Amino acid sequence: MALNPYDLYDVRSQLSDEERMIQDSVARFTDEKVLPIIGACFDEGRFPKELIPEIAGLGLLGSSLPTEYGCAGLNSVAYGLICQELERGDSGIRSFVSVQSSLCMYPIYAYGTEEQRQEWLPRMAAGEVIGCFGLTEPHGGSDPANMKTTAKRDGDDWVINGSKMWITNGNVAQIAIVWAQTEDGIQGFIVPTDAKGFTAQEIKHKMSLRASVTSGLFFDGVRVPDANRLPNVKGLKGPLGCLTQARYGITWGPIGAAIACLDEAVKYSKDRILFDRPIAATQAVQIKLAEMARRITLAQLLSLQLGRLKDAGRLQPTQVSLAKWNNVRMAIDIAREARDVLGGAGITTEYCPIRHMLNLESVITYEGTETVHQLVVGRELTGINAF
Ligand code: TGC
Ligand code: FAD
Repeated sequence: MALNPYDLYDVRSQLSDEERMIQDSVARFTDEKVLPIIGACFDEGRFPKELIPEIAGLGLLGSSLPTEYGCAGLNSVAYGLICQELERGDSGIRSFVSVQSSLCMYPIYAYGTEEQRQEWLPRMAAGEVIGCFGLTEPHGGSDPANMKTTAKRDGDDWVINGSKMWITNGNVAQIAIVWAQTEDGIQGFIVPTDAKGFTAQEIKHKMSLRASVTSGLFFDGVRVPDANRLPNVKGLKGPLGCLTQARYGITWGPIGAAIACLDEAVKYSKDRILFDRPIAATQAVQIKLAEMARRITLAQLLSLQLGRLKDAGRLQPTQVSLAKWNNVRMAIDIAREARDVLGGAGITTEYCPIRHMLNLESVITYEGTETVHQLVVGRELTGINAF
């Protein structure tokens, strides 16, 4: 029997029926709704907001959270497959779902009160309230401990001053999860984006994640009640705990981008006739394609095992760092190689590789740069902190 070229080790056979069904339904959404418009969205620098109701309708927002909050209550492998199929379309669509699910709904669920969960999670699962996550500041995102945004207690309120940079969904969000320095260490706040003193400014001239909104956030004496503070965590482990959730999903997403690029390269190389034969018949091109398939296969096995560890409650942040580093590096290398196989045609957004290649420049930077994740693994091996 012929092997599936995009799943050479039949990883799909390791999935449950439910996981397979979820993968198929998100794959259908990507094929029917994302792929027909995403090249144009990227060219125009437009996030396709019109897809939000269907993304919500498929249960993709906060999909791992319990059903009592209007969420789908899926396991971590299913969440990973969702990220993979969405990013086969575009990293920007996966980013939207990552931020809403792992960076906004997760902290409300994990660190919030029951009232906060009831107030926000069902509407966020339905896509009626969109969130953004403000951790990074303009002076350097890799070192969030050096946070300059402050929240000061004033009676029953908190007053927030400072700024955040590179914030996905900043200009489409109704609430921001904002991390700020307090007398008691770093704490998280739910900040409505219509609060007085809050401004979001969209970042223009991006050559990457063009189908996603990225913003600077500014806080000028923004006042929120104590009821908007996430009371169940203090310190950097609050935001870092959210990042572990999002980074886990990001290990899966780039597998989808890489599969899209391999698919494009295989098809193009079979059609492109040079020197009287398709370039797919040359050894050089076959080695390139085989190399792509090899690296995709390794990444698939890595993420599936990571997901099984997560579902068993045994996942460690260092394991997530290794997989984020490996899988994003795998995808960006494949996107560049696929672009090369397409020759001049590869530089246009008529074909997907250059779009994925440019998007992955953000993916390799956000949620911890490649260097940050390498140093996390190095620290695990040596016991020495090299940051
Ligand atoms: P350290 O000071 O040692 O630790 C502080 C506390 O946090 C705990 N911790 C973690 N908890 C959960 N998950 C993790 N990954 C954790 N890492 C550390 C740690 O146990 C400690 O707890 P406690 O109880 O002892 O207080 O911090 P560190 O030395 O481990 O951190 C250094 C470093 C460089 C790894 C960290 O600062 C870091 O990860 N920097 C990168 C920042 C980053 O990734 N920013 C991302 C911003 S959000 C974003 O990019 C969204 S893009 C979204 C999209 O569009 O998809
Ligand atoms: P810096 O931290 O200034 O790093 C600059 C360089 O220094 C990098 O190459 C880095 O690897 C290197 N470096 C850092 N430390 C060391 C070291 N110890 N040794 C050697 N080299 C080192 N943030 C949010 O909070 N919310 C979001 O929604 C969000 N969305 C984003 C969307 C996009 C499109 C992008 C591009 C970024 C987003 N970010 C978001 C920010 C992202 O997390 C940061 O860009 C990232 O953490 C890196 O921070 P920085 O850009 O300030 O780079």
